[in-house]
This record gives sequence, structure tokens and C-alpha cells, in this order.
Amino acid sequence: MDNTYYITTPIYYVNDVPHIGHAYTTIACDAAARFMRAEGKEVYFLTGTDEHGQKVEKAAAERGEKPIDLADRVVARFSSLWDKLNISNDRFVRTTEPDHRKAVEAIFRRVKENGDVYLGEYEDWYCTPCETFWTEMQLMDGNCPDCGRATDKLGEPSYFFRMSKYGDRLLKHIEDNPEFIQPVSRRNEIISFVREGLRDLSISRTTFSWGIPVPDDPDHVIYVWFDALTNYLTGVGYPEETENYKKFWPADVHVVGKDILRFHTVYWPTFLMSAGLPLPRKIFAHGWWTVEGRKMSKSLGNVVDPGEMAEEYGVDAIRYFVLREVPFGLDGDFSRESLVHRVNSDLANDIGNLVSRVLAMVGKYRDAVVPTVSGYGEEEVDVELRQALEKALADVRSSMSEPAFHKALIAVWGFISVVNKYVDSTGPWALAKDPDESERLDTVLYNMCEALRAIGLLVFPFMPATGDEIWDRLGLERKAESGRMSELESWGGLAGGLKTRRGEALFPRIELS
Ligand code: ME8
Repeated sequence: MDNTYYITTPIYYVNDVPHIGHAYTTIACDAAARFMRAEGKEVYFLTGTDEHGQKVEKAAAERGEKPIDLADRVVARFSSLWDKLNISNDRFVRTTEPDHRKAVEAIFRRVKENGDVYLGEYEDWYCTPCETFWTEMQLMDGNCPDCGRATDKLGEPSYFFRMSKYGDRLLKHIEDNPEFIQPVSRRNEIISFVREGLRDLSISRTTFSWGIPVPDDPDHVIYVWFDALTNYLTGVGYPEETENYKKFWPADVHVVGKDILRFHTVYWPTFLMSAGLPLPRKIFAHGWWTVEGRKMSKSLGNVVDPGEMAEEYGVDAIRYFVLREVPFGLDGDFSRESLVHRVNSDLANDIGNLVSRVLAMVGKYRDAVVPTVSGYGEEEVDVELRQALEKALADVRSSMSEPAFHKALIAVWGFISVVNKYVDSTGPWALAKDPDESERLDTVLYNMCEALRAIGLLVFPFMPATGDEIWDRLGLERKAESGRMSELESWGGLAGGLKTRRGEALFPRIELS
């Protein structure tokens, strides 16, 4: 079995500041990466920034600064946000880095050597005041969509990639590999698009200079998508045959928003085919977040800053909310009301109360020490508890292979609810009154602690600080990941004798102001 797992986020543009949409993709990839590490896989998790192109060049010029200075500033905002949100990426790739330039030059040369690059004329609608080319589709009533002024049909010399040559091969690949594009609705959309036939693609520009020059023709810079998509190779060391490259390429999954699906499922695979490189195994397109029912936009002033949200509600609350609220692949709506509702019901009530009840009882009845037991109980409730964990683990595993984060969380919460019922039906407070039931009390308290250990591990990929905290309160060493998921395959991994700690409420209830 392949024991490696390579997962990527899109690389984000530096002409925007990070918002909840970027955080969503990155948190999702982080949860998948952490889960796979917990499964014992060797994981490589890549994110980064897309820094070249006309928009960045223009934005920097308007501020009277160099594009790289603008990029440096915005990159710091992305990387500090990822630190704050507990993102465990192995590398942060910037397209302005020298090794990325080397990778782009190398793949460009290979595609060219294969006869798939030719010099032609790129024709589109040009807005002179904005110095921007627009496609026919982008125009608003024939005018520039940015400033509303008239546009002219203009041409510039451009290198083209013979994408048309790869249409049939791509279609066959998509049809032969049902997993390649997920979810299925998106796959069908791309199949219809490819069936229409592919056009050659312009892959260089001469009207701006902020980019990677075309090898041997520095009047041209390489078109942003050719540049950007290559980051997935740069991240593992291409064009050198490094250890990482050999181990991790092709990527297991590129997670993207549905807005950039076509670039990843049409452009990228055809570039790779031309370069003679293996294709990624899966491209998963998730849905789009709106905010309180509206599109997020600077002009509406409703852009959600994930850093601010995390400060207000807690990092894990945000991570949990975005992954649980929306089936992965569908669109979702962000509102404080739904966030607060989720935090109060699933986090404060279900998991928070459980942890606090169990540890309070261990404190009260057993001096906060996990009892040592010789068996785990054979009453119906005991058996059901163990079976519930087996089921949760199986469901989490199959959900994460899609990945379907919401389903995985529903499975974990199914187990949490069984544990809450176990507490109610075994009634440790009554057992504690009867000295003859002392052994039974040991057993049920042990089972509850063992259940908490499982919960700590199961929630860890989604809410790492919470998972760690639960383990810490059980007296276990923190860092619940790296290959430990299999410990949940049999009941009773928790050692007796550990000193537990009740601690504060994991998730205090929030009042909606
Ligand atoms: O497209 N809802 O970068 P980008 C959900 N540089 N996800 C959202 C979102 C929303 N409202 N808004 C953004 C680019 N995203 C290119 C990518 S990759 C080789 C180059 C997320 O900064 C989602 O993942 O515009 C989307 O695909 C991505 O941010 C777009 O980021």
C-alpha cells in the first residue's frame, strides 16, 4: 500500500487579503493532512502564494511600491494567519522564489521540446486606460468590466500551448478514472466542456513584465496559470529528482474551490501530459461561501476575517464550524448566528459537557486517577459503547477517503452521543453510594476515560488544540497524531493510574450579542 499522501491548497493571490474562503480550503487540507498522519502515512502538505501577473504589478504601481514589496507584505498576512489557525503545512511556496522559477522554466522547456509550444498572436479586447485584456465573455455590454469604458480588439504576440492536441487523451483519462474529478457533478461539467473540443492556450504575455520570462525570449513573461499550477511540482523539488519528488509526486489530491476547477482539470493535466509527467490522482472542488446570504466583497464590506473570528470565538470553533456546517463540495453560508448555534450545541453541550462530567466524576470518586481494571464490562451498555467506537472509526475512515469532513464529524458526534448516554445509563453517582459496586464503578469510569481518549484522537485532525487538551487532561502526552489512529481498533489502550485534571470548560457557551 502506498504510504505517502501529498495534498495541496491553491496558492492564493497576493492582491487580496486572506478571508474566510481561503481559510476554508486551507483548514480542510489541514484536517485531511493531520488525519492521514494519524493514520500513519507520510504526509506532505503544501500551500503558498501566487505572486506574479498584471494585477499585482498594477496594484503595486498604484501604491508606488515594487511588486515584490507588496507581495512580501501580503504573504506575511497569509503565513501569520496559518500559524494562528494551527495549519500544519510542510512548505509554503511562493512563486517569486528562485526554485519555483527553475521549475517553471524546466516544464516550459519540456513542453516546448515536445513540439507543443508555438509563437502566434493573442487577440482580445483591450482597455487602454486599465491596460488590461478582457475576453469577449468578460466584457460588460462590450465595455471594460472594471471601468466601463470602450475596449478595442488588439493583438499581441504570444506563445501558445497545443492544448487542442490533448483533448481526447484527457477525456479518456477522466472517463477511465472516476476519482480524478470530485464531486461527481463537477466531473460531469468538465466532461461536457472537454467534449466540446479544446482550443490552444495562450501561455505568454508581452504587455506586462511582472512574471517569469519565457526561456530564450525574455520579452515575454509566462502566463500566470502556467506559472501558478507548476507550484505543485516546485513544492516537492521538481525539476530535481529529489527524495520528496520521488516520494510524493503525483499528488494525491489538489483541493480547490469550484472557481478554479477548469484550470486544474483541463490546463494542468494537459501541461503534465505534454511534459511526460504523471497526473495528480484527484482534484476535489469544494463549494463557495457567501456571508449572510450575500457574495463576499470589499464594496459590501462583508469580508469575513478568519483571524478576527478566531480571536472572538476560538480557533477550533472556526475550524469545526466550517468543516461541519457544509457538506464538502456544496456551497455554504457564513453567519454569526449559525456559528454561535453550532458552538453552543455541538461544542459547549455535546463534547464540552461530556469531558467535564467525566473528569469531574473521576475527580470525585477516584481522586482524579484513571482506575486500573481487569476487564471492560460485558453489560449491554458496555458492548454497545465499544461497538459504537468501531462504527465511528470505520465511518470516519471512509468519509475521510472522499474527503467528506462533515460526514466524518457526524460520525464522531454519533460516538460522543453514545458516550453521553453511557454516562446517563450507568449512573456512576448511584454506583458510588454502594460499596459492593466499587468494581463496577471502576469499570464504567475507566470506559468513560477510554472513550475520551478516543474522542481526543478522533477530533484531533479537525480541532488539534482540543484533541491535545483532552489528552492532556487525561494525563496523556500531548500530540495525539502520528500513526495513532490504529490504537482505536481495540478497546482498552488507556493505561490505568494516570492522573487526570478537570480544567475549565472546553467551549464556554456564547451569547449572541
Ligand atoms: O485563484 N468560498 O487564487 P485566489 C470558498 N491564485 N472558497 C473560496 C472563496 C469563497 N468565497 N474565496 C476564495 C487563485 N476561496 C489562484 C490559484 S492555484 C495553482 C492558483 C478559496 O486567491 C478557494 O479555494 O483567488 C478558491 O479556489 C481560492 O480561494 C482562490 O484563491
